[in-house]
Amino acid sequence: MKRIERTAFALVLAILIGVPAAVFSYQALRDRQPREIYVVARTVERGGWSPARIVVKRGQKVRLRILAEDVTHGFQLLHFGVNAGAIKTGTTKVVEFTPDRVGEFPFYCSVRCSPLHMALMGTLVVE
Ligand SMILES: [Cu+2]
Repeated sequence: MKRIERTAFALVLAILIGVPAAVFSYQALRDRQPREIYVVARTVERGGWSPARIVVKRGQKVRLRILAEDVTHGFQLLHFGVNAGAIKTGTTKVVEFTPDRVGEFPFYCSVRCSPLHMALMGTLVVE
């Protein structure tokens, strides 16, 4: 092989291996960062969870910052062993978990917050 051919071959090889490796390591790094989501809890009469539907990716760590805006609320996501306990009015609690299953999972308020407390539900969607 001529020198210029060898150089061109080495360059093509570097691009073919280097670009996918860089993309892969970027994605791996990004997936290790927790996905941070702000969630506001209000009684059903005042609008309920916001957002009421949370979409995340399987295997990516999730960090929820849950604000109990109007009265004391709770947050329970039983399928992933998450229970924030009581979140006092105006305060935020942080919970973390890594969803390992794809599907739709309900989350609830665990503190009797209003006459419609039992209806205070949301859905975690794991893709
Ligand atoms: Cu409640």
